[in-house]
Amino acid sequence: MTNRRNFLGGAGAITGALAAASVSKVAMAALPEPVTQSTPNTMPPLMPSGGRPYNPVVTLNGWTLPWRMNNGVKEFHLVAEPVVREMAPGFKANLWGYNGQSPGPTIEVVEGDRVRIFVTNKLPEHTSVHWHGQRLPNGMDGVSGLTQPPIRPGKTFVYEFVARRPGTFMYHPHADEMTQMAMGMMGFWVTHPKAEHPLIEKVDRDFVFLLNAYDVEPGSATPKIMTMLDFNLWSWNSRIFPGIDSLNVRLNDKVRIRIGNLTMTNHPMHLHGHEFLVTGTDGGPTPKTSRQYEVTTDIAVGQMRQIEFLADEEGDWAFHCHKSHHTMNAMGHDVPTLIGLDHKDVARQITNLVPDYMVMGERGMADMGEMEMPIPDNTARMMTGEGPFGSVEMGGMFSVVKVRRNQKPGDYSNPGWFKHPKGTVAYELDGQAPEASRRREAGAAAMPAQNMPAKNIEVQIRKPGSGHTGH
Ligand SMILES: [Cu+2]
Repeated sequence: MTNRRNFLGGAGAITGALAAASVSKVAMAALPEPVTQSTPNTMPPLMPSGGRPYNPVVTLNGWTLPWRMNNGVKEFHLVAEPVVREMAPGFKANLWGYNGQSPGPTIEVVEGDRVRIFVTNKLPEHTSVHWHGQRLPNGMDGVSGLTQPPIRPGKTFVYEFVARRPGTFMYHPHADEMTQMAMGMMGFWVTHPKAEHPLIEKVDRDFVFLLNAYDVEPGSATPKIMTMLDFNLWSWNSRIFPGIDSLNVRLNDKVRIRIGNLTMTNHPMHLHGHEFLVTGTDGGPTPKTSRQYEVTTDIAVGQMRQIEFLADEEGDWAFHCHKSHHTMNAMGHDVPTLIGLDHKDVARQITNLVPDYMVMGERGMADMGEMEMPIPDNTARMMTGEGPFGSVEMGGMFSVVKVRRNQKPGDYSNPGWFKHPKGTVAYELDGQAPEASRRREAGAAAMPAQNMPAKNIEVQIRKPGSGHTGH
């Protein structure tokens, strides 16, 4: 890890405050030095350097924030600041985040830990941090104006609370949220159980990532912050496929994936080749009686979910949001459906006027993935995931769970594409295909159709001033 430093003692104790408070000059001298990360690569798990032991998580295309122990308190230092995030190779976005990246680093603690988080604001406007899902003193909840004054630019605030319950959490600003979350300010938080927990299994791999979304116009690099629903970049941890790393596991590993949704719509997350259990929700581990095997689970806005499965099928298994528009990049929505249209004549006429005019979409949109179109600089290509058999025709919220027999325990590196055993890949038929059965009837109805005579419906209009009140 770049710039990762060890925190070594020497800091004066800061007494536990009852509410998030501004730090005095004297205390500033004792601030933990902020650790920043310059690459968007998936960093290896950060083994705990002290305190109660736990099995650390791996943040997809992200990292875990180191902490220092100060008189029994785990101290972290978050710096809210503008960052340049490489969202996919060749495509960088001007975002806001924490400690050099968007999303910010994952914070990992153990149930019962007393945690002190210094938040320094290097943004051009005020901010705050809300610890989404945590039990904490009200004054530590991070709602600007409601539970604390905003953290002005240049100022540092201190949050301090005990991580009371184990589970999956997030953090994000609760000040000018629309702007700050549209710009990428968010992070993941995991509280590990302090002892064996009847509802929390031990797993071999524990992955985390946030669902987020941006609206960046082709050729530009800064998200539009007023967008409500029509985002064009659907991302995991501010990365879009093929920029999202694969989740690499060993055959028969027990795998946990924790996902938080900080977009403005729901995402049905779908795993191929395996069934999983939803073992945790916003409130922590789920009761065993509530668990059922699924291959898709919907994650609503503001929710956290953790899924678990036994990776007992070798291969490269797609893992993605099942909304098909969310596995596309740089989508424009004002495109008419042209499938089946023959518009050669129109195209010929337009080409006389505009020599570079290109017809898109008359055979579907798959051609877009293969076409080497000139696009503006710094633009996420529409679909470019390239697999061993050609274009995957996927982008956005898509990755691959790679299950391998000889992936070493603790090895998270990419093993490359799966080598399918002979005779186990769908193949092209040699020769004539047998006649396919086709249903030729127009369709049937459970009940005979009836022609309803049009009825005259009298519309009652209440005129203003007719004595009706109460609106
Ligand atoms: Cu989605």
